[in-house]
Amino acid sequence: MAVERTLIILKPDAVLRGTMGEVITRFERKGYRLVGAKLLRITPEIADKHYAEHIGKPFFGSLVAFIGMSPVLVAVIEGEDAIAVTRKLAGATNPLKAEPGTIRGDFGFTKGSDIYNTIHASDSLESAAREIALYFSPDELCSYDEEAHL
Ligand code: D4T
Repeated sequence: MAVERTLIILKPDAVLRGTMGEVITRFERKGYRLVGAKLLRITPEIADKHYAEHIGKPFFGSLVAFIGMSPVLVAVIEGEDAIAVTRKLAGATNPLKAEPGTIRGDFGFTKGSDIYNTIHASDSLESAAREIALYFSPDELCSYDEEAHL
């Protein structure tokens, strides 16, 4: 398995309810490294780029309002097979369908048709590369010395 980098976003529900640390801990326990992290607010302009594939869908307006309602934590996770494993740890998009034990199964919730699903995770090598470049310049990502890994 290759060492990969993937982008996660801890969404406003994680920030506002104070569950960011618990979510990050799950990645650390799994042996993944955080190689970049920052707080920022996803403006409608950034949301249009990040969620370009969803522009025009019925839920797009509420998605943009939700993702911009507070700052979010964007982070880059590094490790073996990180893209697929991060998606697995995140669980199904709909928190009511996500398995207990997954991040969305344990922390996510819905209000009517609005989805508060705690985390975004890149879904492919291509989207990981595109999304990491959307939020980070190369000098904001840290490489760890291999020998320093425990
Ligand atoms: P993200 O992109 O946030 O990691 O979610 P997923 O990759 O799991 O799911 P997605 O791209 O299909 O959806 C993006 C985002 O839109 C919200 N959403 C989605 C919604 O509010 N209603 C819906 O019907 C769908 C499909 C939730 C996640």
